Amino acid sequence: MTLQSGPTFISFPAESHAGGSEPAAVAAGLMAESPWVSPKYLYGPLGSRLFDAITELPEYYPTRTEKALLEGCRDSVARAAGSDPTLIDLGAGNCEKARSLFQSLKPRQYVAVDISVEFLRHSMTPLQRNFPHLEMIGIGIDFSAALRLPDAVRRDNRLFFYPGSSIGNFTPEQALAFLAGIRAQCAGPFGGGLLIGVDLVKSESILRAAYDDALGVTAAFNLNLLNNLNALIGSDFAVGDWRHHALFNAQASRIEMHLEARRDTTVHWRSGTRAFHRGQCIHTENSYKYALPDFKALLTQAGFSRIQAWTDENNWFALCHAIA
Ligand code: AVJ
Repeated sequence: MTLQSGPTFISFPAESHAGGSEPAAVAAGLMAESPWVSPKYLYGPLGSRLFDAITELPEYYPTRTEKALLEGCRDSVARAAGSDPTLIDLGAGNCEKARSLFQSLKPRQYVAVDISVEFLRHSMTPLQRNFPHLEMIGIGIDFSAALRLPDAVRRDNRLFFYPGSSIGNFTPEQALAFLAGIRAQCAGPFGGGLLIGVDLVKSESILRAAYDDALGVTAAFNLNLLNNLNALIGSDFAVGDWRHHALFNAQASRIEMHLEARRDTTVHWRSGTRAFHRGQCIHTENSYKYALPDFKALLTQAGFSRIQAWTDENNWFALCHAIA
């Protein structure tokens, strides 16, 4: 076994996948008849910390439920995944969930993918010290736009790991395309599979509390998006003029997060301006909730087979493993 000197980091330029400049895309969303901003702008040095705090909230059940499920299923997953897998962690962040799989899975290579390569540097450098023989690559890319992996990523027996129910940020149509894209990256002679976490439909009161907690951490997380926009497009959003609003859209089976104007206000940025009237909303995130049979059907439609699912006793969250 070779001793690794440290993780390798690869970063893709933002323009290569956004299909134009990011500020222009954000401004277009703000100017739309129903204004919206991509949930990726919730994250950043402060936003990522606020999200970490959300995962500790009593109301936010997904993270701790998934963690317990991971502990319970990792040996079965290791058996299903086979030997020497290439573990590809999508949205790795602090890499903690993947780390909990290392012992049973014994990956040949660990590939952490995240929108922020800086965040990966922080989490992977100490991780490499703890696992000195595991080859690690950190890739900074917005994989929601296009999942392109560099040649340094092994082809053999890829296990894509997509925890946290981030699949819920996509519409079901987008989710299907995304899952089919993952399958295309691991199907064929090399074999492979997917381990994915998904949040399930449940009572509206539990869902709403998870996205509108008593401490107001989720409100801060949502409102902080305005700080991120101010930095990105040079806008003058006054955070105090807006309020967090979360609702469950039962028809679409999704939580929606919005920022609602507390008063009439006009916002200016480098390339434009817009007046918002009191009560008007900017849509900042969708978080789709699935019935387990529907999610399994989506995996099947994307080309996956031999689906195994683990759920908690309340049926609030599911982890699914499937073969490409
Ligand atoms: C990271 C997308 C899975 O939808 O639950 C948490 C983000 N938004 N609270 C989710 C989030 C508000 C989270 N995901």
